[in-house]
Amino acid sequence: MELDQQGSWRRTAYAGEVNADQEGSEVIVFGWVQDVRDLGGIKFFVLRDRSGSVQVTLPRGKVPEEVFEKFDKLQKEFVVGVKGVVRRMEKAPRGVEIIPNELRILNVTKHPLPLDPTGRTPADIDTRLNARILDLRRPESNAIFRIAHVVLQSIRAFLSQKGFIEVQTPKIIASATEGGAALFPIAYFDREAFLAQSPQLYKEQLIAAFEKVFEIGPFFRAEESHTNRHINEFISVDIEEAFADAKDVMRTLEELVQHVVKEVNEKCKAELNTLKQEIPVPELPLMRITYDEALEILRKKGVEVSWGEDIPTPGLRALGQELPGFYFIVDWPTATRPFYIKPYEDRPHLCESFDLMHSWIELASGGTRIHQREELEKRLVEQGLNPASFEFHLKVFEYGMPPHAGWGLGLARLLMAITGRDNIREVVLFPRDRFRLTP
Ligand code: AMO
Repeated sequence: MELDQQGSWRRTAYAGEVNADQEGSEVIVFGWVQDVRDLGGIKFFVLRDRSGSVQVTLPRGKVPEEVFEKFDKLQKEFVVGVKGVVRRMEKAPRGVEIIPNELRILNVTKHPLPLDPTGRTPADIDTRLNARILDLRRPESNAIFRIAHVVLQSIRAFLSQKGFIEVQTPKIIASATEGGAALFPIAYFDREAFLAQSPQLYKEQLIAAFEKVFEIGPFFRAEESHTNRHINEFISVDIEEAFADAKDVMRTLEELVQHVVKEVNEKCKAELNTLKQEIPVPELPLMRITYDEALEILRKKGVEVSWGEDIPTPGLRALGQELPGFYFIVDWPTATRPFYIKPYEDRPHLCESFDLMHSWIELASGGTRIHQREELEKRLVEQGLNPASFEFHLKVFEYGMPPHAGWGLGLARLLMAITGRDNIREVVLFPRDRFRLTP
């Protein structure tokens, strides 16, 4: 089919914003054909753009013949431009329609399409992810990523206002930070290197120069487990702060979460509505339970976790039944945590660490760090790691390393909580998991 050019046409109105008060005015709208209806005497189509949709109606005798001819070629998701006049029309959605004087077909689609972007024909998550761009035209999927945008903006604003500066750490690294098993090796010229699992070592080093830093960036973990809350590439929001301990950065974290939820409630009413989701602003301080208390709650519910183990998924689920909102689990056994977390001086089997939870899902973890080289070396050896591979990092601890603390927050996990989705793939544009490398 011969296509039209956009040429000098520029949008003068968004489809979702065209309203009956504009009756009689001429507008240019661009977008996608959502629906085409030919009821004999009357033909119309629904044009959708990023703002919503509007009906374009072709009453016979009132629109030029070329427009009629072009209408007959329209199929779903064609890209079109319309120049026309706004008319009040009770029977049309939102009480308004556009009567076109000119219709430009800017691109066509290949049918059958793998997915119905109106969402009227439900599709499973794999079909949706395979045709992600069509899926992102669905109101629900679209709403999630508009919320994600507001979440990111409000995180940046909050942390900047608190005096943190945004940094970027390398994603190609020489040694593990969170344990060796989940590393992705890559060929780095004639050497082996790895994709970063977290900015941990670099963010700690950077506070010895900047004191307060944050990073929002992609990190990579070769976790084999195929679950609804793990992906192999995820965005982590990390902070690190000098002259602070776990308690200080927990306050920053809960205030951040409260701020983000407030902003989303204020700025994303329509999106939350589309998702049929309500997310109450959490009251501070959030509840803090110790690891021991968590095990006690579980024991009462008939779930046994032996002391010193990470809480397994069924345990987390049981905990989530008791604690449906945001809360912290603090004081974890030292053995369950990475080498850089500081054990308590008076009870070294426990460490100054925490997880931020939402129901049964872990959103963030963090803690006070070890800031003395010898102690850090000792912990590396205890965890079966080789201090020699960390020399570049350990050296920095000889340059004047202040006491410090920080956390890492999984952006997608936070989005799951805010948007009420139970599969992480819903809130990641192009998720990477064990089986998915495209699109
Ligand atoms: P941790 O390993 O707990 O801590 O990771 C921090 C947070 O990152 C998110 N996350 C993931 N999200 C999706 N898929 C994954 N595979 C995945 N792995 C982690 C989670 C998790 O809570 N360096 C420490 C943080 C710190 O102490 O500052 C760390 O990486 O939401």
